[in-house]
Amino acid sequence: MAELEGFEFGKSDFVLLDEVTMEQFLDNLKMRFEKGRIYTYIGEVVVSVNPYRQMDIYGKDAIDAYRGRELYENPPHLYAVADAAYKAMKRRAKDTCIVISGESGAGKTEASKYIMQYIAAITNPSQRLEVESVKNVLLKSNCVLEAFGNAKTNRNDNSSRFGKYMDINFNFNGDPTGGHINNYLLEKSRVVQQQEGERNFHSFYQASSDDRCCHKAVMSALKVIGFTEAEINSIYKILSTILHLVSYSSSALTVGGALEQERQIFLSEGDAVQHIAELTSTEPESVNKALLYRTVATGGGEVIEKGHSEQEASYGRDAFAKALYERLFGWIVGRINSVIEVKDYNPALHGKNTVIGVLDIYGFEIFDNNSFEQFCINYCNEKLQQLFIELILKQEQAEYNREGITWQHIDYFNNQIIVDLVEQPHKGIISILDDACLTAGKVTDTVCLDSMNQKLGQHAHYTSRKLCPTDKTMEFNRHFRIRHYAGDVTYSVESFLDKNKDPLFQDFKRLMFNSLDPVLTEMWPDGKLSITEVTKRPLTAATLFKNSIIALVDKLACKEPYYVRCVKPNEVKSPMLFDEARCRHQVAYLGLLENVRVRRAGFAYRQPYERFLQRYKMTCEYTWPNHLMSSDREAVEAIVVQHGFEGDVAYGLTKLFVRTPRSLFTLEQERAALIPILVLFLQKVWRGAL
Ligand code: AOV
Ligand code: MG
Repeated sequence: MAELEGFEFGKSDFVLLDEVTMEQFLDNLKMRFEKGRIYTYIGEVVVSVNPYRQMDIYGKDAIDAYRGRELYENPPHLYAVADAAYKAMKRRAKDTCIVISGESGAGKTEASKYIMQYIAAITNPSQRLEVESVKNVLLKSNCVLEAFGNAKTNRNDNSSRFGKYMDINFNFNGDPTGGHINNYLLEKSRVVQQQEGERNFHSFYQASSDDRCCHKAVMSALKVIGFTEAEINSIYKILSTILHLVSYSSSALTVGGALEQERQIFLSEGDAVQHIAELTSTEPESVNKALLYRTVATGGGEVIEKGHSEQEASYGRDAFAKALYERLFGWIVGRINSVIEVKDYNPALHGKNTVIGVLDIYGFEIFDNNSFEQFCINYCNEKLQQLFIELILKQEQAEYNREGITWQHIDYFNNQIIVDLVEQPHKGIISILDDACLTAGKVTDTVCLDSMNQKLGQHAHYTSRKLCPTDKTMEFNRHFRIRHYAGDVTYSVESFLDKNKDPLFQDFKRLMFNSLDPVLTEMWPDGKLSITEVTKRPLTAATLFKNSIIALVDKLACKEPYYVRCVKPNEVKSPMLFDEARCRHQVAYLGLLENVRVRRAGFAYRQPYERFLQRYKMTCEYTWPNHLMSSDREAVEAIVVQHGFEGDVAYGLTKLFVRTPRSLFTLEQERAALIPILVLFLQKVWRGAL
């Protein structure tokens, strides 16, 4: 529990609410937000409200105030949680992780940056060079990944369009020795198409003249990380290639008319092809060929070249542009990983290597038009919510068991049913999509929707217009809706199959593999295969994503978790407005009330005997300044008895559990009243007046 700041800022820990009701929760959250207190605890969970303004609560002085302190010693802060995760990792050699969740624009990415900065600031006090360089790369990687993986959306000007999980490795001294970044499903469709009011990835504007200042920062970060001049050159050439491809989507290839004529236009106009060839160190003829033909193996094993229809050509080009960007991004992440990867670590020599993981992933989103990408992003948020439920319940239960205290069950809304709706083998949406993708012949999005309607019609969290003909907010043959834990989302099934299958003609892969630019060759190793060697059907995008998210959840589940739950106060990015309805909705779906209830299930507060004694011994004549009892536990009992709240506590093996916050208030108030008297007393002692 946080140190009591006094009630003028509201309650610093929601477990201290008089009653756990939505009204009280919101009142407290609002009051704190309005008074500039953006962080509040639920036990060890931080609830954060996006302030939408620069706050004077970060930086060196604040870091010093939180370094090595206990949670309750300072006002709630991300730093305190970062410190708790770090301490647990260092003291108990435990792998820990910090999971940051909340909807799009709630402040996850900013929080993850403050946490990283804190960890960087408190480690390596002896300033060893190799540790400093690891820290530097870890910090700089943020700038690069944001430039290439973030974009302006209608919900957030700097929205993460990929999921990021970063492991930081520590040696026995608690200094960072390296790290590893996992990235999840980049929203590559943005490269060729954006919703109205949105932008492409930041990197494209930085390469042009729109964003020179960010461009400088990214360049400098790339250099610090260790990208060579040649590599940086290749990166920007790939960006230009994509721009050429995309801008030609509406001219050369879609001029209309006979295909032969188009090919001629493309060849004679030549500009795009010429530029692309130059930028990718390939031959213009090969570029042209890859854009307009595909190589196919016939049943008899014969290899022929087949001209694209107009539609196929423009489809192929878009897929190529998207794949170029996706591979570029993956390559950048891989390159950063190769620099920060822990090398030559010998546990016998250096002690156990421990890890803190930081997860910052795209938040739950609802747009006017929701497609395959939103489906994946929202599924991922379902999984994380499920993990939160499991871990928070599990942790509490384990703690009570360990301490020998009876546990009282609290009901949660369990979203496992929605997770199953999406991922269950043979029955779930992903499985139905995959079946449709694997079926030979023309299965359209609409046919796939029919199949979903048939198989999922009975599911409480699934509906579509066909199943609910009166619901005019959905269209026939186009929409389905999932009742997510965080709200209803209507998805347009259009291009679901395509995005799931995610095909790319082998010709593009071969073109890139054969480039004279070694960076491109490295990015496209599968271009080595000839058409007759490509036989295996690759896994679909949704299945790949599902597998990676399941692996992520497994990774998180075996670490000691710390949680930051971010709340977005309003839809208009205002630092003043606390939109009660929006906040109420988030508090509800994040399960924050239940979190408080679980935390208070029986006992709102627990503290190791030793620490409890340190803090409150001045309030009891038998324990001040030192006790003569045989154990700290007995001394704590003396304090409890003196204040008359024996009925309000339980004694665990190592900790005291306090049932209602009121007892603690009494102690805190008494302590606060005693401190000035004690200070006076001590001053007199020092001056020799006593
Ligand atoms: P997100 O990561 O949760 O959204 P961000 O961390 O990008 O959200 O926050 C959105 C914007 O809110 C930032 O660009 C800042 O302008 C502002 N903001 C957030 N936290 C703070 C803070 N602590 N202090 C000052 N301003 C803040 V998404 O990636 O869209 O799910 O996908
Ligand atoms: Mg983000």
